[in-house]
Amino acid sequence: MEYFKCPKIQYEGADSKNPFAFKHYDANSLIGGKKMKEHLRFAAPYWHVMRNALADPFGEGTALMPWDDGTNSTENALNRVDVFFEFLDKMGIDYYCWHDRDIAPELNNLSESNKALDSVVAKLKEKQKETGVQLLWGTACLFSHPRYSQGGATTPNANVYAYAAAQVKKALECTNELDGLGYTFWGGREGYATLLNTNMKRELDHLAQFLHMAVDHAKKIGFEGPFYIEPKPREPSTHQYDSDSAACLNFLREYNLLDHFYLNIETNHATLAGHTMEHELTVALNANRLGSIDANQGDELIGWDTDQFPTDIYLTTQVMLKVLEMGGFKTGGLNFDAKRRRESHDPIDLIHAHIGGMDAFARGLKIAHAIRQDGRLSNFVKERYATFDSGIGADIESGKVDFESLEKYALSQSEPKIASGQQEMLENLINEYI
Ligand code: XUL
Ligand code: CO
Repeated sequence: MEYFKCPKIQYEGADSKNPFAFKHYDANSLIGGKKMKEHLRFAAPYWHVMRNALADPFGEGTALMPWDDGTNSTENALNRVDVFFEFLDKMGIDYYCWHDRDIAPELNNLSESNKALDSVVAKLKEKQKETGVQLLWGTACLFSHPRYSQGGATTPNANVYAYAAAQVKKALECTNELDGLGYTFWGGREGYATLLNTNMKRELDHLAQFLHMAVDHAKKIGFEGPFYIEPKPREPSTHQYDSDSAACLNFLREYNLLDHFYLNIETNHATLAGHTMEHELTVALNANRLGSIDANQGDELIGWDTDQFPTDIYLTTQVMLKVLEMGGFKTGGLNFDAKRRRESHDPIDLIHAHIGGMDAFARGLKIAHAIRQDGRLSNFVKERYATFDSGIGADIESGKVDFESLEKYALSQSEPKIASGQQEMLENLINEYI
């Protein structure tokens, strides 16, 4: 049965008017000696592609899913796997990501749910083998079920904590079984609704202990991929502990976890934190902890996580400048944690949405590469700090100075002359390429 009524999406070039073709993403073409698909490492999220009914806070789901029989059964879950792989094949997407509860149903108790998971994982494994598709990362859903309403690893209830640990243990084992390249923690409920009822210190200690147990278990089962933390400031909680890149890095350092964790940065989460994506990526990169990216974008007028497909070329350019600066992804990739608008209810809209996101990132890649080749931008930044390359500046950077020697130097000099920051000139330079 074919559910996505379109041919396999191919590259036709910028002049093509075919809505079922890439205009910019040419998987095997080389940019700076490396294939586009290796630079971009696109991944599809199981939760949005297969499970998002497109409900919003004011209305039920609209998405048409002719493959889905509407039951919470393992059989239905197994059927979805074929549809998902049809989708990946049509799109030419090589990686995917899941939550345990996206791929398999939560049943009457933990052991039944685990059994369902095992059957679906066995089928996913077959499909991966058949197609060469790889699991970019797995994760456990510790935010949907009512038991997690007050947190998973930060719950005030020890029995819930144990349940959450059991669920992560299983999800990690399934990720390992599928040769997953990484494992993600996004703590939607790992925060608080009000500090009136919250012992923040105790919750953070519990969370750190939870993550240490995950690291220990990974060692035990031979899972080598990195762990990722995905920052987000709020929604659904009022405050989420892993609120932004800086907060995550501080938490990981404080609790001695930094060796095992990288960050998975999502654009719409950066925006909710009051930062740009560029800022969040830069903070992670400076700590050598940029691991993977959830590629989406928010809406300028709506104040929540709208998870839209990335279409903004300025944004994709900024993202790819950072990815190239870091020397490319290692285990990570660009996971489209994005959903269609509620009005776009046809299965075919999933195809259009991903074509748009992939082309937008292909353009971002080409533009970022050209800007780096041109060199004017990086030269400008280098020049801007030139006073630190010799003389007193070099003494400062090598730690040879103290306040007394700097005072002596300042007293011997006339008023410093500073150069213009030239923001507008640099914005023009970027637009030359966009
Ligand atoms: C929620 C979100 C999650 C994570 C995985 O905002 O981004 O889907 O990516 O749990
Ligand atoms: Co995400």
